[in-house]
Amino acid sequence: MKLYYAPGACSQAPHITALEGGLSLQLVRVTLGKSVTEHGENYKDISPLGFVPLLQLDDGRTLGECSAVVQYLADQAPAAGMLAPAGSFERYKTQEWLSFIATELHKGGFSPLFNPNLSAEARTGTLKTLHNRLDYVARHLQDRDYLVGDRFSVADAYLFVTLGWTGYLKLDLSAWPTLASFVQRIAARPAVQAALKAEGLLG
Ligand SMILES: N[C@@H](CCC(=O)N[C@@H](CS)C(=O)NCC(=O)O)C(=O)O
Repeated sequence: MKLYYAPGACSQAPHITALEGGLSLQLVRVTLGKSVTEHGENYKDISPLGFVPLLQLDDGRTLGECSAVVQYLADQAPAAGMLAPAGSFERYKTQEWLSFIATELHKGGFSPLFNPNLSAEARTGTLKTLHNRLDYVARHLQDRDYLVGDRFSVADAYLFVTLGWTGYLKLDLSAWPTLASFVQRIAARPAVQAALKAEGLLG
């Protein structure tokens, strides 16, 4: 399998998932601004919208959308327990969090803040919304280590990656000690360290 990724982007969630599951993955780095892969391919020929992540199976089929990709990978490594069995309520809870992270945090909260042309007024509104959503996640994690149940899931991988963007955006995560300690806890996992290293994000 190949994973098209960009360092520190949401594609890090499937990268972590694959490493947690012991799956073998070939990484292909994409320069997002130029939409070109490390092999010089025009990335839009591979992924028409130019988004990472994109997973390419050995038979050539592709799967996009972060939430779908992490679920597919977790199902390839069931022993790692990153996604409860199909039909279980716990699986729907994990999907609830994946959807919340993808829409409310990633696209609705963080993405606009990466836009250098965002007006000051829009930035203030987006930050207010993001703070409310982070408050909600922090309250949920107040008395638990993971988003769902008592073990690491694909939702934790995705949340970890999005919270990491506070560093790029110079937002102070220490305002949410629960979230700051979540990030530390997840960052300490060997598979997460390996993913950060492979993406060139560790010193
Ligand atoms: N709906 C997509 C969005 C993925 C996405 O926004 N990826 C970002 C990186 S985190 C990207 O590829 N941005 C490049 C661009 O917007 O051109 C998903 O959930 O996978």
